[in-house]
Amino acid sequence: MNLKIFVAASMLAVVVAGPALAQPGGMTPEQREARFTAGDTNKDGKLDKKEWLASIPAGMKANATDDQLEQMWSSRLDADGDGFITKEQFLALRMGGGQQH
Ligand SMILES: [Ca+2]
Repeated sequence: MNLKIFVAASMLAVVVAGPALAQPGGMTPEQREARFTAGDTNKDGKLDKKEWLASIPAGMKANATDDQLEQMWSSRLDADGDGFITKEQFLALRMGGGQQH
């Protein structure tokens, strides 16, 4: 993982974890679920890349290239490559602590 991608990953961890990142231990499951539900605009119970990208604040997107966003999506979010993440996968993401390896 190169430095740029690491930086983008760190920023996007903030996007995924949201305002609750400041809390030790990250978001509660309820907060994560609310975030997922807000992002799932077509209410099919899955978050696809388009929905995920749409949920990223513009200011945050301005700091990452499309390529970095693509890397984030495929390496961290849609890790199994099926084109979307389920709520279960989203809730299982470990991005709350800000101390990634
Ligand atoms: Ca959806």
